[in-house]
Amino acid sequence: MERTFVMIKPDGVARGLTGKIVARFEAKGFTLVRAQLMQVSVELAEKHYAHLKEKPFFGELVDYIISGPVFAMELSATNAIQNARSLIGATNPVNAAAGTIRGDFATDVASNVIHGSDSEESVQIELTNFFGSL
Ligand code: RTP
Repeated sequence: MERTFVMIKPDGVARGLTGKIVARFEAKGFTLVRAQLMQVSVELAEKHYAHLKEKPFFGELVDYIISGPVFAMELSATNAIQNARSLIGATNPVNAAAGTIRGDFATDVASNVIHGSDSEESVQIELTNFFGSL
C-alpha cells in the first residue's frame, strides 16, 4: 500500500463537494487514513506553492487557497499517488476527461477544486506541512 496527500480546495469545500469527492476515492478502493477541515495560513500557502513563486498568478493562487477552509486528506491504496492523479484529472479542467473530478466539477484552472501530490517526495513534504507529522 502507498499513501498520498489530497486536498479539496476552498471552492470544492464551499460548493459542498467534499462528500461526493471522498465517496469517489472510497469507491475506487482508497482508504481514508487522516482528514481535517482546516484554514491554510499565508505561510503554509507560500510553502505549498513555492515551486510557482515566479509565476504571474502566484499572488492570486495564495489568495485563493486561503480564501476558505480546505479538506486535507491522507489516503492509502495500491499506487495511491498515480491512482489519485488519474481520478483528479488534468490541471486545467479544459483538458480533464469527463469522469475525472476536475472534468466533472471544474471549468477554471485557477479554481480547480482539488490537489493531489505528484511524487513520493511531495507526499512526505505535504503530509508533514498539513498534518504536522508523517
Ligand atoms: P495540483 O498541485 O494542484 O494538483 O496541480 P498540478 O500539480 O496539476 O499543477 P501545478 O503546476 O503544481 O499548479 C498548482 C495549481 O496552480 C494553479 N494554477 N493556476 N492561473 C493559472 O494559469 C494557473 N496555473 C496553475 C492550479 O490551481 C493548479 O492546480
